[in-house]
Amino acid sequence: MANLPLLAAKGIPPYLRAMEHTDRHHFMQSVESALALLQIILMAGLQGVGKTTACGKLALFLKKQKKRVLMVATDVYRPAAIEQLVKLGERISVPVFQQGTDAKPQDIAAAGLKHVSMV
Ligand SMILES: Nc1nc2c(ncn2[C@@H]2O[C@H](COP(=O)(O)OP(=O)(O)OP(=O)(O)O)[C@@H](O)[C@H]2O)c(=O)[nH]1
Ligand SMILES: [Mg+2]
Repeated sequence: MANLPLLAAKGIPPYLRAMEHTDRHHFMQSVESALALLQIILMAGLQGVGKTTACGKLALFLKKQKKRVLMVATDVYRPAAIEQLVKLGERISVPVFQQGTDAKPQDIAAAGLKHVSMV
């Protein structure tokens, strides 16, 4: 439901406008269900407190609960932070989305969300 006001504010996109009213209603219901299932966890904290390690533990915990997990590497500042997460992801077989260190963290986060909605 959370994104529906956003859709309304931006107007109905053409591909939705082209649908019959009933189809559009069903489509919106599936979007709402998908959004309701999607859970985002943002890890933030002081340097070296164990964020990345906790990400790995959390990801493995959720994976064992048969949840689909994606870790998104947005720490573009600390040297080798992305490599650390990628290695961790390999160890626990959890995918890691990353765009290197040139992109902005907020853009990587948005791209990660887009990525997860496509896979
Ligand atoms: N004893 C102990 N050490 C931990 C724990 N979690 C992480 N560490 C260690 O603390 C250090 C930093 O852990 P990271 O997970 O890289 O911490 P971070 O918050 O991501 O660090 P930055 O990205 O540099 O801010 C590593 O040496 C970890 O092995 C914990 O629960 N107990
Ligand atoms: Mg870290």
